[in-house]
Amino acid sequence: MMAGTARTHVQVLQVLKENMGRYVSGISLASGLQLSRTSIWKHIRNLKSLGYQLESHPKEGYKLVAVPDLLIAEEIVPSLTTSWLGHSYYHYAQIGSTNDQALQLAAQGAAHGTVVVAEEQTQGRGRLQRLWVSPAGCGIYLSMIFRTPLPIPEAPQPGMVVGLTLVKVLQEKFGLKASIKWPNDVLVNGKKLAGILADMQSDQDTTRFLVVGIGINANYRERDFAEPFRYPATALALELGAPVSRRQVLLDFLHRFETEYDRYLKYGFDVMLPEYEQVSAILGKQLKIQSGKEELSGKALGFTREGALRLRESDGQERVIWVGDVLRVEGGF
Ligand code: BT5
Repeated sequence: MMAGTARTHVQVLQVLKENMGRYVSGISLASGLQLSRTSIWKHIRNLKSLGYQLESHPKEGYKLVAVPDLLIAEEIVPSLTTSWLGHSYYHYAQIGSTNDQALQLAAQGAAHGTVVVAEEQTQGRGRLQRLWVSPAGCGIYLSMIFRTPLPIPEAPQPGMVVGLTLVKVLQEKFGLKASIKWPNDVLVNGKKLAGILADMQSDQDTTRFLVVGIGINANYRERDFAEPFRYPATALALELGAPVSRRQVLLDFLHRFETEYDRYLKYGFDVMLPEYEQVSAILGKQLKIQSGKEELSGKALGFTREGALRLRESDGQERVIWVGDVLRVEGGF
């Protein structure tokens, strides 16, 4: 949330950024923003503690030298051109899980389009209480709150729109060939770059609110994936050979997501299903699936508009699978 002090914080930062690499005197900052010199000094101290590299000179004033790649409100909110997404913005240096926090905020009445972001998660969650490895500053750990009432069977759709959005951002902004492994893993070169987790609260047969979380592996190094994962993992920095600006990735994602979500609301998921199928990593392939305790094999025929997988089993029967994990794909992803 952009409270009063956060707003003046942004204003101080704005002036320093406009004069990046040049000294701005404390007096001109104070008089320009109608703040006391003590208050300017406090803002400077605060910015330094956040990681902004600032030089102070007793006569010359303050000089901004470097901006950290943080997802703090000061760096994100002023650059948002969205109409409903991210204007209610919560940032945490460290948190258990952004999905858990967003669920709590939603229960307390947080608005549609609220965004929750953390630099680090200590209890990042995957599906089925699996762990999402979330070291500080490496990924984008993001959860969004939606208050669109949906019939329960359609609740997976926003999560699919999230996956589709990331694929488009990866293709268009980075030239990466990305795909989706049902239900919602975003893959690049056959390796998992992002995972999506949806949680909801419902009233009888309609959703009251939905929290969709996404973990995007941005600047992970190989050693951050030391754990034995279910699938090989990758990150933007590893695919591109250089670190990326997490701030820019988050902004690109949020802008594109709002457009896609508005399109979803206007035309329904039916217009997006062919797009989802087009970027599917499994469509038409022979698969092995784990669904609950059952292991199934068959060919992926397509997906239902609710996001379930249509599988043709070896006996020729078509089966619709609502929840599951792809264990293997013939010929790889
Ligand atoms: C997912 O679950 O892929 C959903 C991940 C959602 C994470 C986001 S981060 C922001 C928000 N807040 C949260 O607490 N969660 C969401 P699933 O399909 O169950 O995959 C989990 C499995 O992926 C784990 O069991 C590991 O094998 C593997 N894994 C864990 N961390 C990973 C990482 N950073 N990159 C790639 N694979 C990972």
